[in-house]
Amino acid sequence: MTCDSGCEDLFTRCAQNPILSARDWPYPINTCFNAGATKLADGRTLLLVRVEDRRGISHLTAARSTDGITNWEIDGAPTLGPEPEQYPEEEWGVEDSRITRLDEINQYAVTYTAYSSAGPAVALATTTDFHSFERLRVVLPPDNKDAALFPERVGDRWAMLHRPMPASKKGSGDIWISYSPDLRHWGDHRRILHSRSGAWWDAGKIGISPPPIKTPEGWLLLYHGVRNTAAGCIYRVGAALMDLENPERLIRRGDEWLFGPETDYERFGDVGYVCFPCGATVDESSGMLHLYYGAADTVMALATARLDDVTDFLLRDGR
Ligand code: M1P
Repeated sequence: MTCDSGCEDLFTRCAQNPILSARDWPYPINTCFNAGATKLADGRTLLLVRVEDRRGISHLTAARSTDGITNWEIDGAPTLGPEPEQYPEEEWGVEDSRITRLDEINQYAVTYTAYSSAGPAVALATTTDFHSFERLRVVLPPDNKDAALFPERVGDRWAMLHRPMPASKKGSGDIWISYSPDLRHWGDHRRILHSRSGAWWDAGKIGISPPPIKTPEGWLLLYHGVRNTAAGCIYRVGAALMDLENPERLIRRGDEWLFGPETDYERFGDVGYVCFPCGATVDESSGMLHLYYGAADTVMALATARLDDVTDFLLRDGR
């Protein structure tokens, strides 16, 4: 099957899209989008949804569902909200979480953007239940965002992907990796994936989407790439495979995007032409990848693909 642009259409949009919107919320909000995702021990899917309130400030609210599509039970108040008196780095809100299950310490790591007059920074919190959180606060200073942990150590250290925004790069940005012995102190920073240039779909900034997914062929990185056009930005999703032992080593990167704004709910909203995944789950029995994405910075949507098809595509067509 091929999509309009001629690329192979690996992902199928969920028929119930958008799966969550402001009208589903138990309290008044503007928009809900860019959720981190994980499977809980009881089999339910949890989304930690970015909710923008009617001031423009974002917080994170948990939504839980048995099938990961319908009947979401949404917390009645912010689950992880900004607390600027105690944490001034959250003055303008908390945004765009990624959730990584860390089996070794029996915790979930939640990376998110802490936004303030100092700029967007990478913050990290841990939780066992998504009710209470231990904030490790800012682990990488501004301007930096789009951070996600690997689910296991690389060698003897934790590893995290992130996207610094150097002023000299003028609106573009690359994916970096950093390492930590204890989740608090991060170093050995290296750039591992560049934005492309010129006419490419990912010639603007790129940033990791869900946390890296372990496959037999390597770490699957799904990332968002931005194209700056005269009419504004287009956010699409592409993929790369990194070496399992050394995730700094690129095995393959796809030339074509895998997924981009096509439907009305992706093209029209507070920020149109944006598909922005922050979470994914994998159904081990079926091999299906469930990619949760914010659409047009307004609603939550879901697309699915066979995980094998994505890695096959990269091995066949990637460079
Ligand atoms: O509006 C599109 C996206 O813009 C920012 O993403 P990034 O800095 O990675 O380009 C974020 O504000 C994101 O939340 C938003 O969806």
